[in-house]
Amino acid sequence: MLVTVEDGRATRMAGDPDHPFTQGFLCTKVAKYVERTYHQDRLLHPQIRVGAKGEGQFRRASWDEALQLIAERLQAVIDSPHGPQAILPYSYGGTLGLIQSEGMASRFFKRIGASNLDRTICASAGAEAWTYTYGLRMGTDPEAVPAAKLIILWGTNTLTSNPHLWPFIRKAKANGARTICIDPIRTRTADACDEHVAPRPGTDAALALGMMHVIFRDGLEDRGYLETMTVGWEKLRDRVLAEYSPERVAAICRLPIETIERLGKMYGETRPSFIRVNYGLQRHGGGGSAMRAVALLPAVTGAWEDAGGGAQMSTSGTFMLNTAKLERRDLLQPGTRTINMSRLGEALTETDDPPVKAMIVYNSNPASVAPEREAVLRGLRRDDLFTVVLEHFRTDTADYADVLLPATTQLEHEDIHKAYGHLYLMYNRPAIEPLGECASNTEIFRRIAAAMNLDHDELRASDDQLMRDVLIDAGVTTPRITLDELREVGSIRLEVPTPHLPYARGTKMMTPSGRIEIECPRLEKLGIDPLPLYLAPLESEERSPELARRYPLALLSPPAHSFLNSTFVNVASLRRAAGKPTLEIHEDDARVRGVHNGQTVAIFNDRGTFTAEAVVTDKVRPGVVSAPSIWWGKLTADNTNANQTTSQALTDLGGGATFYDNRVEVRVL
Ligand SMILES: Nc1nc2c(c(=O)[nH]1)N[C@H]1C(S)=C(S)[C@@H](COP(=O)(O)OP(=O)(O)OC[C@H]3O[C@@H](n4cnc5c(=O)[nH]c(N)nc54)[C@H](O)[C@@H]3O)O[C@H]1N2
Ligand SMILES: Nc1nc2c(c(=O)[nH]1)N[C@H]1C(S)=C(S)[C@@H](COP(=O)(O)OP(=O)(O)OC[C@H]3O[C@@H](n4cnc5c(=O)[nH]c(N)nc54)[C@H](O)[C@@H]3O)O[C@H]1N2
Ligand SMILES: [Mo]
Repeated sequence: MLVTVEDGRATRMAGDPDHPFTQGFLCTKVAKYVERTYHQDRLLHPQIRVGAKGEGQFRRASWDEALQLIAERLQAVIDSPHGPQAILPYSYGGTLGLIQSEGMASRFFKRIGASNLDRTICASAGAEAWTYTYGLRMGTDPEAVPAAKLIILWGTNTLTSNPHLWPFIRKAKANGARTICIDPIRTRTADACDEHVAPRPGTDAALALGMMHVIFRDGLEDRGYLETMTVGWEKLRDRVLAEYSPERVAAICRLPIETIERLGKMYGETRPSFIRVNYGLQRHGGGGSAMRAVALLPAVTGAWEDAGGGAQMSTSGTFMLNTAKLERRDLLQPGTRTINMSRLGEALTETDDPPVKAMIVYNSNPASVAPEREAVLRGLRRDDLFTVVLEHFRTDTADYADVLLPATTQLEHEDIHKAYGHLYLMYNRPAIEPLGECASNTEIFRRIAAAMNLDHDELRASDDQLMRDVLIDAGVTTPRITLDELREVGSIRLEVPTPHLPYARGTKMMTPSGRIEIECPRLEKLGIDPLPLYLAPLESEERSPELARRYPLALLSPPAHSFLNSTFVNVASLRRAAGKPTLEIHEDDARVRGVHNGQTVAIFNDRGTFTAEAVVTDKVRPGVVSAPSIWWGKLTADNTNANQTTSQALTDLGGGATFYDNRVEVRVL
């Protein structure tokens, strides 16, 4: 990104036209980052709560007063019979910068012996599935995608959530590639593809295994690749031939048999083939298994051999950085408990071994984004919970803080970024001075540590030192580059061939067998089927028939085009673009409920209720409704959002959140 600064003020932000991946444009939201940075509601000073929790009444405080209060309250928890594990860090993706995310924070929490947070809210099911199968999370080099002849966008809304991949897809289209989008919703991405396939949500494993049935049945697999690069492929073949016939898969996915046959044949016969598989399909009870099944398609056809072929979930495993040193993982005390962030409601209202007595939130807005919102808010409301929030704005979560600390934005602090969709390591140069009294996360944790008289070298390390720590001894794919060089060049491609073929024949996999583990003994040890399989959604007719009768609609709540999770919801231009909270519902489902376009409807289940304006549309298939998200409750008419209804249940692999495995009913208000 390029930032124009005039008289110390940022005036313009744009993509860097010379960057091979960004190519001069920004996504809809980040294009408004300057507006967001200078927003009239930016938090510029520390604040201490004066009203009831959730009311949002604060008074201005000095840094000294705020830090003193935090130090006293945390020390009191540490000294109490509950001990330091009653302190919980809560953070996720506010910034993805390496040092401003967990750099100093992790050192601090490990040093005081706080509970560990398992960061599962986004990608852990897919991450674990990929790691068990392929070892490292690597994928197709996006810059090679123009060579692909078949592109499948699977469980991803590329034009909304990953627009920088699109120019490469457009080039492939111009070269004659066929594009297919697999998504229960006809998104803008689906509209831009040659074909849209809309399976019942949570059934992608069956679809992928059905395609493999066709491929093996018709002899379209790449035997040479399977024999040299994988283990367990014969068992996979036997399973898909016996259990995943196109007829059975069609019934599971509610798709025509012909679609399964055609997709299988096309995928088996076309090379190079590229699958962009992303996170939509893993936010279901069987999401890990689904990711494993889809991820194995290019192993069956040998598509990994081709430039522009293969699959990409994430390229993050290509970045060999020294995060262990940055985060000082060696300081973690053995036996420290781990709390799963996707079950925050439970952690704050039920866990008592010890209970959570203090929580420090940074880079996250759990009161909007965490599942089962009612439980989360009940927890945040507890008078005996001491909550500190590091933020840019008074979010839903900030309203529950005891102490609110003003954090810097990416324009105001220094950092290093890796990526999960491309292969460049990037430097984040501060463009402007911190606004008001804002401080970076690293600086805030240094200050809290000092206020607690923690006198350890690693808690005093400067940002410069933290960045050097993460680069020092970085692994093979990360260029042996110094921080000074990175500051100079801004962005540098990893030391991998162009194009990068991460799993081409001859590569040794970072799995115990050194091969792609189609059959994975480590999964068997966990009591999970060692071969890929279809697991029905937790809230489906198959798994919960009674629940499915009472709540006949499957609710998806994927990102709205103008929001980044719950970030940017308070930016006027983007909120105008988003309009108001809506519920997309198929005409058949609307008619039987007497729902008309534009009416306000309540969407509910046993966990809670939210309201939205009905949009009757054929973009969703019958039985599926969609609520573009993630709204701030406080900016809606009745202080609710889609997470009132989502569940704290976890995925089969990785303990991930199951946002899209969620049954509801809808009625006119
Ligand atoms: N504009 C915008 N961009 C974003 C974000 C944002 O909030 N806004 N968030 C960022 C983050 S943190 C992430 S993790 C990524 C997420 O971006 P993606 O990986 O694209 O994931 P989602 O947006 O959750 O879901 C993508 C699509 O999957 C579909 N889907 C839901 N269930 C299923 C299913 O069972 N099968 C299939 N095949 N499809 C299904 C949804 O309808 C949705 O259109 O985007 C990033 N980019
Ligand atoms: N229903 C539903 N729920 C979902 C999802 C969904 O698709 N549907 N998506 C899920 C996914 S994929 C994810 S990743 C999570 C995301 O959940 P979060 O990681 O909580 O993401 P955001 O909602 O963007 O909130 C990030 C907050 O961090 C703040 N922030 C940004 N930069 C900094 C910084 O440098 N310092 C500090 N202190 N704060 C900063 C921002 O102001 C913002 O309020 O939500 C999940 N929740
Ligand atoms: Mo995410």
